[in-house]
Amino acid sequence: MITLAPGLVYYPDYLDRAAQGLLLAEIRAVTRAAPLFTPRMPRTGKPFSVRMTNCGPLGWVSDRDGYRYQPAHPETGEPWPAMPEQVLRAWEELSAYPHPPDACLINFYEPGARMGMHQDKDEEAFEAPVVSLSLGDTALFRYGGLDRRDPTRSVRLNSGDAIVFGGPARLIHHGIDRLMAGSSSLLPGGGRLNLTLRKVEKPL
Ligand code: MD3
Ligand code: FE
Repeated sequence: MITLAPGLVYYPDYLDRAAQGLLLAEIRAVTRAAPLFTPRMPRTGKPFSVRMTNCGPLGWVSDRDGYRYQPAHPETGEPWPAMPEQVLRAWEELSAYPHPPDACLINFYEPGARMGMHQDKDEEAFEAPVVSLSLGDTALFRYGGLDRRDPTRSVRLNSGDAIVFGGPARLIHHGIDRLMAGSSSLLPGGGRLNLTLRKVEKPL
């Protein structure tokens, strides 16, 4: 593990190739039950270039009405599928947090997709970290500080890498600038999957 900043810990090659294949199979099962959807910007309705789905009790969605967590898929109306075993295991190993996650957002980047700089602040439990797992093509990940104007650094997130944002890093600005096409053979059509494991609600 490598500490990149206070609260920001990077685990290169956290999952070996076999574990990546097993996690990919679990995510495919999730996307069969809860198909990827195209989120839209609040107010404008402009589509994201990233498609998304979720597993676990709550899922993050974005549409003209705003950003929020909700218990059902926005298109099928079905509850989100359960979190796969490997996802829960990664949270137990990496989060150092005493409660299970209640949301796992799955982002799918096709070649050319990106995610603008933002903060994750739709959760109630900022004392819990966010754990990210990357699969497929390498992404150029950028992070800054608590102020939007703070200087930024970039890290390449490769297939199998994990990164944890807790404590003073929980509310930093971050985004995905671009993918490195052809950098991984895990996804047959190319592209990248990112899972973010979160505790959304305050624990009892
Ligand atoms: C820093 N996802 O879903 S993962 C997101 O690769 C998101 O799909 C990116 O940003 C992706 O919100 C980046 C790394 C990450 C995830 C959550 C964070 C960085 C974070 C939460 C707080 C601070
Ligand atoms: Fe984010």
